Amino acid sequence: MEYTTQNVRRFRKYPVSRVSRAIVRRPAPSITDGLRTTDQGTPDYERAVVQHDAYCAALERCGVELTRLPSSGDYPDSTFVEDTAILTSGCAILTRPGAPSRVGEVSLIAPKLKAWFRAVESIEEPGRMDGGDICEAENHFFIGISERTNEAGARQLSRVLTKLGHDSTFIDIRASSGLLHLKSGLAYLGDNRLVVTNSLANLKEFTGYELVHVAEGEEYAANCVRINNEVLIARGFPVFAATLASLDYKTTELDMSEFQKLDGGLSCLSLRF
Ligand code: CIR
Repeated sequence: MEYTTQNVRRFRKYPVSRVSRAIVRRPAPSITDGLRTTDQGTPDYERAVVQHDAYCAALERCGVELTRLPSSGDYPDSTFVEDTAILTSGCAILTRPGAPSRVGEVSLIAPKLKAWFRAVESIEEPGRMDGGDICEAENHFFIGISERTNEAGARQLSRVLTKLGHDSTFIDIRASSGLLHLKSGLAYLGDNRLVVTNSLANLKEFTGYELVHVAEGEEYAANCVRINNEVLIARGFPVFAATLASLDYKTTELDMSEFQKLDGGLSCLSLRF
């Protein structure tokens, strides 16, 4: 289908939830020891701080009020705060990250979430879950089963979501090579649109959504974040940037090179609500 301004506007019948606040954590010098699935070089700490500052500034430009947490040297991956919780209207669900070195990040952030959310639930043993495996699309949640999130964790989350009036489906990504988390290859843009990499494009779970495909070689770009009237995208993926422009989205491109070395994307750097 050809996207004209007219039919794009027609698709905009599903308003995206407003993001008012976000929690971020400054990278620590120990980010150089962060987990990685492939060797793309060691992240440069100073450059990571500059990129993180630009990310925070972009969120603020989009009207988001930030809670900035100090760096935590004990946890090299702790700047990827998204993995520690799932946030829904009125409830925070604390995760149990799938990587042993990251489990302690949850108790570090829990007091902040308890201050913001009246209801706080937790994923319990034997459940494991990284927030990067959870993709919220309005009232529906796609829950990835991955090397980090197991079925026990997925079932626990699904039960909590049901109580809160949301529904969910599970997507097993263990056979999709190159995806650490579900959101490494999937994003919800609002407007009933999902951004997908080719490895996820044919799933029946996405029936009824309009799919925005990410070109081969640009898979990292799939992890984009819709914030109010803008979409934050990673810099260096021209085909994807052009696709979003053709769909009439206002985008901000951010340099993510240092986080990409650790399999981290734009969504991982904040908890948004
Ligand atoms: C990790 O392996 O846990 C970190 N190096 C990257 C986490 C990325 N988080 C995310 O996609 N939500």
